[in-house]
Amino acid sequence: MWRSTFSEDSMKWVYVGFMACLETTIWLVSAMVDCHLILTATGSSRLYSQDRAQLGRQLQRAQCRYFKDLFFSTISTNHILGYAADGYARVKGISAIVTTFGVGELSAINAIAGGYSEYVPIVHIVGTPSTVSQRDGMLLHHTLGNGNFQVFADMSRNISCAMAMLNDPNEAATLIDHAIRECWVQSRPVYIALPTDIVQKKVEGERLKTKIDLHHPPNEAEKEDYVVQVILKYLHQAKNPIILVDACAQRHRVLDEVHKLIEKSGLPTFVTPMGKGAVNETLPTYGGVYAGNGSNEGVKERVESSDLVLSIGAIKSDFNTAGFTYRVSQLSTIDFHSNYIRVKYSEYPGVRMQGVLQKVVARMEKLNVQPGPQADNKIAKEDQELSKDLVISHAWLWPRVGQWLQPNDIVVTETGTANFGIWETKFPAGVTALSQVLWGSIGYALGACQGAALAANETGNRRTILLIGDGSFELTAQELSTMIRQQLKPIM
Ligand SMILES: Cc1ncc(C[n+]2csc(CCOP(=O)(O)OP(=O)(O)O)c2C)c(N)n1
Repeated sequence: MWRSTFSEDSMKWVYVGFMACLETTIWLVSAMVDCHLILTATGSSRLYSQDRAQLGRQLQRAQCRYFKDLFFSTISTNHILGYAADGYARVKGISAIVTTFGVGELSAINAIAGGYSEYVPIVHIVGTPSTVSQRDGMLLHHTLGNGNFQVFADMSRNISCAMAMLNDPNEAATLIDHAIRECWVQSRPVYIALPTDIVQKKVEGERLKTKIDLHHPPNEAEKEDYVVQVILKYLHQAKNPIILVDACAQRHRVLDEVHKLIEKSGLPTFVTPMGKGAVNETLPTYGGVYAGNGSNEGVKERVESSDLVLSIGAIKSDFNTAGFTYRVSQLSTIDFHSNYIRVKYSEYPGVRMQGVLQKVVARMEKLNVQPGPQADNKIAKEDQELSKDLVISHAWLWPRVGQWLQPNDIVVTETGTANFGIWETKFPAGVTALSQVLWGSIGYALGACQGAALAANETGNRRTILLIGDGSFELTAQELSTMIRQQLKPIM
């Protein structure tokens, strides 16, 4: 049996919604090496138990060392599978789901689109009809009845950073490796279509000796040095620079570099709503959330009066900027991105921020540092009085949440009130925050909470906390039953 290797230990679980594609599971369990949890959609329990035994035998035969750790469970719907995979990936780094051709994959498509928009790496494997049925245009269930078997893949094409149509066993292994690599490096979903007749095929195993390379090629040295030099020129000249951290700093995995920059520079540091949780908020230079007119107290003034904003991984969407009320001139901004750097109005395409940040930190001299506001969870006296009166005000609630949170908690907030309220909560160290500020599909947070809680079980004793409105809760409430069965104990 062909087995690909995956060099990150983060990809551990496969969510399976289509048990007719049992072998898909094996491919994926194999492909991801560390995979040890498989979730199925409810209703497939009979198949599930038969397949489970078969899967076990095959894994034993393949001497899969993860067999002993392999767990099975069910999840209620395909779209919650997608949300759960999103939540899991945001905590652990990457995740995968397996769905049924047409009916299953379309249910998951909202969640996958969310992953695309918010840069979440999810491998979406779809069990499709056999290549023969597709070639002959047979009138099969789960089709539109018009012989078009590509239509669902086409729907996923624009929300996937790579497509792997495994119609030919000779190229299947290469396509799988390529898709998984793209998923990781671009930090976005990929789509893998696996026809039933291909599932059984054997492919070359030699490649298993080589791990998939998940690294980006380094920036061109001369170009990178030049950009670093330009950045340092402005940074050393600046009178009151600040650092602003946004979502892509997390998604493109530069938080180590960002923290080194914060600590060495001593600059006041702020996050955007989508960047919440990216930075250690207990650092003395952490000042709070900048979101234009929706900023924490004192933050808008400090950020907007800065003569140089080091903006890292920005996604300047409507909610992330409180309705485009950012008032930071491009003339006083240096943007760091995963595939380009923009210094004021000069753009440097093809230069990735990771290498640039490393060199900026290494070569940076003493900077002009003007202190900024300090974030806290203090509740104003008048708000404390109000809440004694049986009215829980937002001004009281969100700092109070911050007082109650513990280090390393995972905090999931839903579109609606919670996503805005959390701006007023200062986190303890190590908190991971999950939200869908850009995509904003309500019901997401409950599914993501499930995936996050499953991931939390793997990563030590972390609490998972969900803050969600009742309207959103109703969309995915059925998933509570799965969480109870899985003995997950998120706090909601
Ligand atoms: C799938 C989806 N349908 C509709 C919307 C539009 N929408 C945004 S917020 C919201 C209401 C949410 O209600 P609730 O969870 O009670 O919000 P809260 O009280 O927390 O503000 C709706 C319908 C959406 N974002 N996503």
